[in-house]
Amino acid sequence: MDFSARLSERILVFDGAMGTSVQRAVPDEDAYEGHEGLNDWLTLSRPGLIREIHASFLDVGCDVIETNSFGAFPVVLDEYGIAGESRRLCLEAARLARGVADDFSTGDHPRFVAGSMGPGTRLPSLGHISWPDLVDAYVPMAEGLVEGGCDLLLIETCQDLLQTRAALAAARRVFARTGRERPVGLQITIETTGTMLTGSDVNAALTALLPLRPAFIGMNCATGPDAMRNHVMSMCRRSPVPVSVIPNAGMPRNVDGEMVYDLSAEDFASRLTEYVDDFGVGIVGGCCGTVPAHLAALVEAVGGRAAPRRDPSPPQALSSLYGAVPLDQEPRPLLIGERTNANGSRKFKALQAGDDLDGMVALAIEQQKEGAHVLDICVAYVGRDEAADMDAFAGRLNTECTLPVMIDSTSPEAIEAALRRFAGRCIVNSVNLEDGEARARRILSLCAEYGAAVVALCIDETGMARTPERKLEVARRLVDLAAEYGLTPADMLIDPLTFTLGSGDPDYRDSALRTLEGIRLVKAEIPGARCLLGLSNVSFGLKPARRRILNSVFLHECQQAVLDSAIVHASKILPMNRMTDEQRHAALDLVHDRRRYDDDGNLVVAWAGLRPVA
Ligand code: THG
Repeated sequence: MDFSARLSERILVFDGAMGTSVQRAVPDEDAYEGHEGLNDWLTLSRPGLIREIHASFLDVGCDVIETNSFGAFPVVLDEYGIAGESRRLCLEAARLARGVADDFSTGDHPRFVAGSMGPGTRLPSLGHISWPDLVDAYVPMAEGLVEGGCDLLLIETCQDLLQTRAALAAARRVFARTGRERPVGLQITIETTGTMLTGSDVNAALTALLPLRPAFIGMNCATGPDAMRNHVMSMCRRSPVPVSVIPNAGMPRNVDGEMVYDLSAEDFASRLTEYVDDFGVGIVGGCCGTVPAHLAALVEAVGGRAAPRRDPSPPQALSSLYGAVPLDQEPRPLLIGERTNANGSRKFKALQAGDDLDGMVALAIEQQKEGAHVLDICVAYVGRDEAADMDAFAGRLNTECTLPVMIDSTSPEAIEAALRRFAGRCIVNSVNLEDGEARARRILSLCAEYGAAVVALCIDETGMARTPERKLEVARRLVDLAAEYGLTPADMLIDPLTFTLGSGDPDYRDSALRTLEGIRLVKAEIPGARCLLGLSNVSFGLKPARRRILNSVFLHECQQAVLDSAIVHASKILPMNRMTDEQRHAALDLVHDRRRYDDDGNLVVAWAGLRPVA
């Protein structure tokens, strides 16, 4: 029986601590063979000790043991001058655990091996290591663990969502190369502060990680079970995949330079049992300080039980490194700041031209203060390297701004550069079918790989869709195309397109009306899909004061059509009662393509020169 099948049927009990069990055994000085403190080395030098630790947990009935490989990858091994040993250490750790698990496995009680992948010592969000270097570092680890016979991989004690995603990317690269796919669990570590080390709260983590489709999600280390209570509850409410909880044996206390864990086996087991009963946790186990007695009590309490049932509501959100922002805002729409755009703001463009990253970040933060929920970022600038500019800007924004971002680019290279920098869940703006499917496919596959949402523009080979029916037709094609990459309508914002009413072109006089109808039609016909508009496009060509009026009135009309999201200059939006009736009516006439006549039958041209005389 394979791990995933067993997980869908039963609560599974993972093993207890490897690290503190090794310390407790006090290996002799020679055991480390010069790699002082590197427990992963003991797989080679003291395999008997590691085997005994594995057996001690299987003896008390644990379902899963974790390989002794937590730090066995180049990021950590480099500090010992043995970066090249990663694959061998992981291969041997997996083989050793496999052997012990097979010795204990029976038809009634299969035992599994989880390949342990720790966070290492360099975090990408903090600029310690680049995405490609971190992925490359995890590759030999995943290779060794898979080849050595692990049933699953466990990316655990995660401290940075970017690091988590990089480890998963490496694992998936190895699965693709070897044709040996394994389930992967993701476990974050929530510090006593209530967030991950790099500042992510549980919602931010769930929003970023669930779209990556792990086999299960959970948390381990840092604290005892008590401090995890609220986080466990949030995870169980939201996660469609099983939730794992693997705490320490209580909050660690430092006593004369040594970590002491006080929670008794009974208290440890009863707390976790409560989480199983109350919240529907599906995997339990022990981290630092847990010994076989803790696990024996846990197996006694929940071992072999049927998998719990839950009725989760997964997050429909974007996130930054720090927090999640729901796609459905109350009131609508989700406001996406338009000014961090080289094509949309002269100020931003000048800052970019001067390589003034501080200024660019300041403009981002200014928009946050103006009320934006998300930032549209675009650094496409003729004559500059867009991917390089995106890399630099995104690296700064990731930690310096608490809002999620919309990556506004047509370049797959620039989009990927951004996705490698943002720890949270981004939205990619955009895909379309202007030159067929090839580019759209490439961008959709990036969205799926990095767990991003995506904007779909209603443009196909024949151009921008003008009628509501054509908008729907193109939207449907893009929804179907995205489905091939595992993306659902809930992962998409459909942009029915806004044309300017300010050109005076008679062909476009009804375009705002068509856009409003398009929003209604798309939302009615594609269940779960949301709509987005680049609001300010509607007023291109008009004077600033009128743009402000028209943008605000059009936004108000869009809200009646239940628009979900708009790219806007948030501080320039006026409430309806902050303009004159004359202004409002003039704008409404434009939006609704209405002609008004005075008592003498003359056409009222409120904004002179704008309307062609009919
Ligand atoms: N749909 C999607 N994405 C988009 C658009 C869209 N991205 C770009 C654009 N349209 C939305 N963003 C802007 C940003 C700025 C302006 C208009 C749309 C704008 N800027 C002033 C101008 O050009 O006159 C800037 C003035 C200044 O320099 O500050 O109007 O439709 N998916």
